[in-house]
Amino acid sequence: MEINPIKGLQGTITVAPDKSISHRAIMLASIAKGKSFVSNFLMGEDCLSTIECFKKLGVSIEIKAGQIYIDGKGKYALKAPGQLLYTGNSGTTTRLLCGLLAPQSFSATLDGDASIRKRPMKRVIEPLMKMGAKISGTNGDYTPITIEGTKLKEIEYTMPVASAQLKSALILAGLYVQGKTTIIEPKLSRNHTELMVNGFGGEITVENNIITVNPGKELFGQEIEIPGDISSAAFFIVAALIIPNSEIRIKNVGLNETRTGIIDVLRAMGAFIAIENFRDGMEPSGDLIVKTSSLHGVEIGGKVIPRLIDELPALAVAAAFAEGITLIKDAEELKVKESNRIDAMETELKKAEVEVRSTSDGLIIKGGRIVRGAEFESWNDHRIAMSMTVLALAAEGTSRIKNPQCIRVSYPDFFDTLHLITRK
Ligand code: SPQ
Repeated sequence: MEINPIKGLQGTITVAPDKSISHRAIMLASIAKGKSFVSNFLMGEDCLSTIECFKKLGVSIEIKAGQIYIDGKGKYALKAPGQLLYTGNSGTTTRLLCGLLAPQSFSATLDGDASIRKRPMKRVIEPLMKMGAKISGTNGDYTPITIEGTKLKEIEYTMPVASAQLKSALILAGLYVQGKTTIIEPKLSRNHTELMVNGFGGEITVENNIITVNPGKELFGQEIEIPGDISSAAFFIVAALIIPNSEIRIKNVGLNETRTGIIDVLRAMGAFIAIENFRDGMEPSGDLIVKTSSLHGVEIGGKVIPRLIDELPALAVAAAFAEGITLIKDAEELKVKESNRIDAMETELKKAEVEVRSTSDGLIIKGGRIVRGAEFESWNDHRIAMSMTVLALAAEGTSRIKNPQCIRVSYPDFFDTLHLITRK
């Protein structure tokens, strides 16, 4: 795909529905009793993989006019799939399913695409085995893995990494044990599972970084409306900040505090980002107004990292256009995403002649010089493809993005939305 620099972004958009919340809505509705209805569900490939897996597990799920209807039959109604559960490119589907399948009364095998086969599963398998899970694989830490459902017992577990997927897998498993499961997070990660379990009638209590799952309660079907994904909005936020003459409104973006690190960091870099029409609720949301701004480098590390982990590639692009040095640290988790996002961003930013150096846990970017268009690889990673597209829109000269189709996993309409507000 060829991309030329543009004169500005102007107008009002909505962005793709939240991917994390979409996955969880299917999973919890599938084990709840009664009908659930999900509106503004993300029809990206990752979430469609989740739907396919649950259909194979015997759940009745219908997609009508972009809305999802799920007829849940309760916690113990999932059925043996009788075939492989294919999770595509989705880490969330793979890891959360490990937790949910471990306490069932049947066996199932999980596998995904080439990228999933490189993503570590031991972080989930180890604590689940402490709970008594029977999990085996032919590939060590990686998929394919087979989970032989069995009765589990509660544990108290201190997580070695801040990972919402690990936390959520343990929460889902914890819904099936007799006693209370306690999970201690090193840093606060996204809390959509905790909020949604409680929204379905479950009982999870959270005190600082300690999450306690009380398994006694039945879950009941719900109506869920999913807000826009701040991780998808991030590309438009950064684009509007670095492309001159831009002013955009992004409507109905999810503003759960465990996800808004990007707003905090960009504001610290000098960004104009205002919030209007804030709606409080289980998952708060609001409109974001973003205007072109002069940015300066900052240090990004510590407890903000899990609150913006998926936005770091987009933030690295912002850093390339910001005066001075941006240091991204404590972000080694970037190495085990759909690609090694530290290597990917270092390599691609260098092609644009940005001064950048990778470290063991992040990147050092010296910004504010001329950024040049080039031929960029997407690394088969949606977030790298969208980040380099944003860079290309603000760079000097023509760029090419190879394999932009990978964007479909989280944002099938990305380029349509971009065209809506592009001023050439
Ligand atoms: O689902 P997947 O492939 O892991 O997606 C990513 C992404 O960029 O879309 C990560 F590559 O998001 C994860 C995120 O990084 C989604 C997620 C969730 O929904 O629970 C949590 C984060 O991962 P982790 O490993 O920190 O738990």
